[in-house]
Amino acid sequence: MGHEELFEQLKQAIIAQDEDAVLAGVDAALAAGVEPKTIIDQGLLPGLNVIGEQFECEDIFLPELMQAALAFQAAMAVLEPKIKESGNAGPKKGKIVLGTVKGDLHSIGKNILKLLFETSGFEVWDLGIDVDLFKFVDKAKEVDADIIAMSALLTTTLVGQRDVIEALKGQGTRERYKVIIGGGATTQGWADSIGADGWAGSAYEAINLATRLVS
Ligand code: B12
Repeated sequence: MGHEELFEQLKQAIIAQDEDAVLAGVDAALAAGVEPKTIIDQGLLPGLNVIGEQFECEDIFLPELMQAALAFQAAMAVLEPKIKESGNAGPKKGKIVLGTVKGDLHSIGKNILKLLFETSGFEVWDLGIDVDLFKFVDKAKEVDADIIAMSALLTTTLVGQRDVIEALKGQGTRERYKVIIGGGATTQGWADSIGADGWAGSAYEAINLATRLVS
């Protein structure tokens, strides 16, 4: 089977919320020599995007959305160790405090970022999801972070990113850190409007952005 066909099968397996088919597709793609990062980008994420559209149009509902997310995470459990193996063991590039903002429980994008930040040589403190603004500020201070990275997927939780920047200003420590933001609900325009140091629309751009900011 060609790679394109394998990617299409994976995409359809995510759309069908079929964890067994997703795992079989991942195995087949690995056996065919496809890079784990390419499997995520070309197979799994396109499927998740369709799921998002179907949810928005009310073709599917929360249980199906959750099932698709679980199938995606099962695939990540297989791919993560393989991506880590190929990671950068050299000197650390910088320290990143990462999390999804208050009220927001989306973790998939954040977890991909964590994995790729680590494999490209950053030290990461992952605060998880639903992270209170002071947790970002306190952890950044505690570990003397270079970068604070915040994810937001909901239009209602975006403000959490602005709140962290305002809290840093309030404490007089805004200049100590580079603040970068991302996640489905964000745009470059939003990043500019809240005075963030950078925005990226994909994990790969995020790695380039972070590398640029610390060099
Ligand atoms: C999976 C999913 C879920 C899963 C999440 C599981 C999990 N553990 O993460 C579950 C089922 C729990 C869920 C719940 C909900 N969801 Co939801 N979900 C999605 C879905 C389908 C995919 C999100 C995702 O993981 N995408 C893949 C990742 C890789 O993309 P990403 O997060 O954007 O991250 C990439 C980039 O943005 C970037 N990036 C991300 N973060 C950062 C940070 C920095 C610093 C940088 C530089 C870059 C960066 O790099 C990442 C990797 O490439 C989206 C639709 C979509 N297409 O986004 C809806 C979506 C985000 N959900 C939505 C909604 C409405 C909800 C619920 C409110 C539903 C409900 N009625 O309960 C709840 C909210 C719960 C909460 N309080 O958070 C809406 C949001 C609408 C809006 N604009 O506000 C969306 C857009 C669906 C839709 N079209 O309606 N959801």
